[in-house]
Amino acid sequence: MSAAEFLQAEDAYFSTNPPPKQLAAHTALAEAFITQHVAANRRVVLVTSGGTTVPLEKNTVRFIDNFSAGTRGATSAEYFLSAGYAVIFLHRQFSLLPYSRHYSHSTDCLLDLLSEDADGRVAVRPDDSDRILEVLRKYQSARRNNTLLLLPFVTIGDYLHELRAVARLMAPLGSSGLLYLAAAVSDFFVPPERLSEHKIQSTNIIEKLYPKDKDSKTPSPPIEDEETFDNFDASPRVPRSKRLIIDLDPVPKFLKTLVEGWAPLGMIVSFKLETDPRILVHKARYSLERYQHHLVVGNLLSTRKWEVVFVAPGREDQWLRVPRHGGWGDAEGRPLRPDEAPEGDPEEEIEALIIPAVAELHDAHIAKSNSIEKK
Ligand code: 9Z3
Repeated sequence: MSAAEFLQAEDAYFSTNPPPKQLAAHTALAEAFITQHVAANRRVVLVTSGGTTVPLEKNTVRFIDNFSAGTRGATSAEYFLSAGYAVIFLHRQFSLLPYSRHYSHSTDCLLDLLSEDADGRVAVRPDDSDRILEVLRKYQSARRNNTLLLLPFVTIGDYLHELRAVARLMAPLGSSGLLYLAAAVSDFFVPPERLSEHKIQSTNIIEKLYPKDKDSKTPSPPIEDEETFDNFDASPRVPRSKRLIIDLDPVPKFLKTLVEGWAPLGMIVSFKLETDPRILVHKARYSLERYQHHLVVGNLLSTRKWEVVFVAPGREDQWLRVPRHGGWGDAEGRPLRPDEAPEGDPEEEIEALIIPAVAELHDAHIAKSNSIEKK
């Protein structure tokens, strides 16, 4: 695809897929946030996190979703904050958030950590106090210094509009801007021209009872012909015309546009998710060559908390791994097979290894672009 064709595809997508209602408000918040931290000489990272939905109706009752709870993004954001970055956290609404992730959802429910004293006052149970205090201090520091900006999205369309807006705001930061794209982005969607306005019906009985005028209050004599279908008819032999067939278009790959147009000097890190270990590194390398960005972090669905691979231009692939029982043995240098995935969660978070390694590459990226500028 030529540069002109990319621009055309971008225009076509963004002019036909409506922006989220909060886009202008989010853009203003992000702009003020970036200005504040640039003035304080602080690096800014955009972290994307969680899954994007694909609505099947404009008035959305049903949508396609994916598995991501936003663990990678929320955990990474905490380590970026600890490393001194200001973080714009573009996340799926209600997915895990930095700090509160430790006590939300079903693991470590906050209520289980509280108790009532003799005077009816609520207190943290003494055994849990130290670990809560550690998280609380970091959370309060981020609040006090305004180093964490939370921007929620829901659909794939919202996500792409928000990503473009924030990436463009980061362009003036040059090489000190970092984009860390951990959100699980849908590859397929229903384009607006094929999106049903209202809830998709499992019966056309209304049209059959009120064939002339849907607003009429008096039903016509029902027409029960071959075209009538309702949801009592669910045998495997139902004709195709009575099934719901979802026809999805590919989501345009905007990583190229991001790299070339939206934030051309920033460092861009994307994630590649696969389930088949045999293709992970090839797909990561292919993505890097295709989009010409700076780092692809490859991970497998089943082992993503235990190991990731860094694929970057001009470097050997580098596996990062957190310790597991029995060590890594022969597995050194090759990804775990899905059936070798350890049970439960690792004791050490792999983001504790990922973020310092990304920050080091970011240092090198800045140094390289400074030396090019001087020449
Ligand atoms: C990832 O690969 C993330 O690491 C996970 C994190 C989604 C696996 P969890 O939320 O999972 O911690 O449970 N994200 C990126 C996957 C993706 O959609 N990549 C796209 C692509 O490769 C866009 S850059 O085309």
